[in-house]
Amino acid sequence: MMINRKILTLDEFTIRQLRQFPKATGELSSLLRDIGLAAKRINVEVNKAGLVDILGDAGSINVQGEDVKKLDIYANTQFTGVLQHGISCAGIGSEELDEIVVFDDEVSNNSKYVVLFDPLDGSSNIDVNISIGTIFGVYRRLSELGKPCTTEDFLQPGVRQVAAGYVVYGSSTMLVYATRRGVNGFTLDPAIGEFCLSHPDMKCPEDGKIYSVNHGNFFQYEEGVRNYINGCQKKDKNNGGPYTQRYIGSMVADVHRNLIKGGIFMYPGTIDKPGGKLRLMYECNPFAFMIEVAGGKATDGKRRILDIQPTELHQRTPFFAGSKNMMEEMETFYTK
Ligand code: AHM
Repeated sequence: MMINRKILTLDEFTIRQLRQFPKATGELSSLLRDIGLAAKRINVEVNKAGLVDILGDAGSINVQGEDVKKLDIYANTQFTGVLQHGISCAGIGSEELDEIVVFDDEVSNNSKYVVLFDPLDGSSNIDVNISIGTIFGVYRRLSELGKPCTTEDFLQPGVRQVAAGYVVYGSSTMLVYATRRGVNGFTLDPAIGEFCLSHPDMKCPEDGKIYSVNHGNFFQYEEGVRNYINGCQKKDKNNGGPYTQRYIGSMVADVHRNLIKGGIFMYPGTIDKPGGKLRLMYECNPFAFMIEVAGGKATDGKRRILDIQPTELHQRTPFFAGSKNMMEEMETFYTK
């Protein structure tokens, strides 16, 4: 039988990357394997969400004041569980939990990473069969090895991420992750239950034709944003507009599409919520890291997202990210 050795699994790929660093301990590869395992388990439940009593609200409200869906809880438990049982993670911060979870056992206290994640982003779309996702960012801890990790390990600016990624549970399930060396995408082959390298060395096109924003909030946005959106709808000899508007309302799916096809994703602040809706630590930092490594840009409209020093775990920020030239065009509207 012919075996196609051109297809690398997630494990094979991370081990090959590791071999390029003789001093590497393998902890990051092990962490990514743990995340892949949690993603596969969540994928199984997402795929049968319409069939079993796992669909729908769990009846509680999360720390952001939003309804918690049952799958959110399941995904949170899976992620926390694999990271706690693994050998690479000293503690986690989750969008679903008020406080960080310090694992505080001998193995975990000697682990060098902490992970921040949104276990199931876009969960209001679960019951209508629209793509949802998981987002994660990995940081090297600052506290002393051998001791429990601390809040300080989590409140680091996004620029200090060692790796970041997302899983999109869509028409196929994909895990995409970035280190400083590049962004790579893996598609789940359900026949063998492995993530296989399908999108090597992903680059965000410098130009794009897609803008993604919640138009319902248009009159809530500040003037610069409104002017930019109006500009997107006009034919312009410089940008070749009008652009196409695409907004799923599921950040992982919206940014994934724009990363591949080129485009700009925006969740600006509004009159009622000047800080916007999206969470800096769980959603914006991981995507900002991936988009920058892929050649794009990510800001809060004025500042680079990755430079923001977080002051609290659940803080929100306006978010603009995508193709470099579209981002630069958008920025001119802010400075006008
Ligand atoms: P969630 O964590 O409750 O699912 O909210 C996050 C989602 C993002 O995936 C998406 O970009 C955004 O909320 C959509 O919000 P809106 O409906 O206000 O446009």
